[in-house]
Amino acid sequence: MDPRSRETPHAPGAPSFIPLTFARLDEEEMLRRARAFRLEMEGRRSVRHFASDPVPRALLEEAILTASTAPSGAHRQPWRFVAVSDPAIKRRIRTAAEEEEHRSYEGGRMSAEWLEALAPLGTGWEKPYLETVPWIVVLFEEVHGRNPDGTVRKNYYVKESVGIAAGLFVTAIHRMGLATLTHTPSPMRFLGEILERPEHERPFVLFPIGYPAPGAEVPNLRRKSLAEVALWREAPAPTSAGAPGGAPDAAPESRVDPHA
Ligand code: IYR
Repeated sequence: MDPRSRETPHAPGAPSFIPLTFARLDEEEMLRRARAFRLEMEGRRSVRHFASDPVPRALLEEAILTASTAPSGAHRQPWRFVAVSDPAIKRRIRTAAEEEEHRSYEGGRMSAEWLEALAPLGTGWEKPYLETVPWIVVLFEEVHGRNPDGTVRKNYYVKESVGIAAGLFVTAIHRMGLATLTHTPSPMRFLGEILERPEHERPFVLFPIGYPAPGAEVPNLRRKSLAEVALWREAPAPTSAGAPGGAPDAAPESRVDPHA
């Protein structure tokens, strides 16, 4: 970077830098935190049976702000969260979602292969939880923004950015002791109409949010092991002689991850 640009931080578009706040931890502490967080996330499940107990709006505000820390293309933060607790709007969303889902499940819009893939999840066109839950949050992607003069302001990597924000939102909801589901009643166009969003905001995913119903059940699923999802290409292990570099065919057992 041109060091002179640091001297004009207030010129439009010029970079403005501040020192990074970052504290290194010792490796033991890092591993302890990483494991504790992983175990916490292992307990996250997509929930489809909710209690109607109310949830304070302040909790949703925290989750939305956490989601909004997601990295995004050119830092455009191309997301909009619409949080609904109004029962009349929830009812309209349920009615419209079930209409679409009925066409998908019963009207031949989903292939036999797709229905077979979903069978273990026990899903169907009926979505009563859309009325039971205290909150529905609809996440919209902003296909583009608007400049103050009304002209189009481009966004970049919108799907990637909004996908990461959705992941952080799900994580925040789980971490605070609530349950949710990533629900995509397809096609989702009706959500923009019911929630009166402009054309350049497209529904990305819908999250019913609340406490699980007493006795709620979830499908008995297994998550992939580390070996199934990760590959490693590390430097060869040093030889017993301690020579740097090591043999190219060093014993693979020495690199097998104990958690695989
Ligand atoms: N949107 C439908 C169908 C559905 C699709 C997938 I892929 C899932 O993982 C789960 C459901 C529904 O919500 O039922």
